[in-house]
Amino acid sequence: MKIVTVIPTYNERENIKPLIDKLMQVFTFLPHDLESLVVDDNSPDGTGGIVRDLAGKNQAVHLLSGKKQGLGAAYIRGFKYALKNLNPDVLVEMDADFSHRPEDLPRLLAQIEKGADFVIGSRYVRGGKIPKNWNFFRRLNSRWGNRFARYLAGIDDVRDCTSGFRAIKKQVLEKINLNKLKVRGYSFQMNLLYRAYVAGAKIKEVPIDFRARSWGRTKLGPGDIAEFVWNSVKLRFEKGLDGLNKQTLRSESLSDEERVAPN
Ligand SMILES: Nc1nc2c(ncn2[C@@H]2O[C@H](COP(=O)(O)OP(=O)(O)OP(=O)(O)O)[C@@H](O)[C@H]2O)c(=O)[nH]1
Ligand SMILES: [Mg+2]
Repeated sequence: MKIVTVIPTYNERENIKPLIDKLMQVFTFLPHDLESLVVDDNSPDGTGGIVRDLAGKNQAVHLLSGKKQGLGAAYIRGFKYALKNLNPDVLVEMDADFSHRPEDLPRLLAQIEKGADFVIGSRYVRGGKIPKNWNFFRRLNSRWGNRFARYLAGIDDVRDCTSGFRAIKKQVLEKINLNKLKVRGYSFQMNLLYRAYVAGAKIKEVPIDFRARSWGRTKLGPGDIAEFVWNSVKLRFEKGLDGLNKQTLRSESLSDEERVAPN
């Protein structure tokens, strides 16, 4: 399979080259082709320049630059570009800050090979981990944010709706109207998952060891939380309008045993 990792960056100068190198190293042991597309929003710290240099030396590295419009807009731009120009079988979402370990990616891809369409690297299934040094507020925000979103959107059976580590078959993204997902922060992840669910994608979660970023600063703030809450409410409404109900959604989802892949 041809795998394209779509990596959004904003001020990830110290992380991006080591990440791309590590991905290439991991893929030397896999029967897949890897290309990496970095979607950089003209980072003031020069991340784009570093990627441009890498892309000049390595045809499997690509840079897509643009103005800063948030994480969701960056992913939409990246997905559209990759689908049009890079001929992927599978697109991978991952952060640039090593929170998502390249070493975990083969287990996500293994589930695609077993027939899943949309695989989530999940912090909240058995075996999944969040950083030990996350403070109380961050834990609360992440865990209860997920519960809240699951409840409102009716995606009861997916434990980690906001994870940004995913492997997605290109057919799923081709079915979704990406322009409809225009949201800024991590509610993009929720929206994309919801659309994939409604489009009938076979969704699977595998446990990951989510690490705290070791270099750089977080870009997501209180505005993203507000957007997330508002967005979850909107999804609930929309589902009503679509005539979907929880039963329909549940029937496509997985049992607990199916959801958790062996380590
Ligand atoms: N292109 C682009 N990338 C972004 C933007 N905001 C965040 N990112 C990238 O998206 C990924 C996730 O953002 P983070 O800042 O790590 O968010 P987080 O993981 O919730 O916060 P941390 O605890 O700091 O890791 C990183 O690779 C960021 O560089 C943006 O507006 N545009
Ligand atoms: Mg991060």
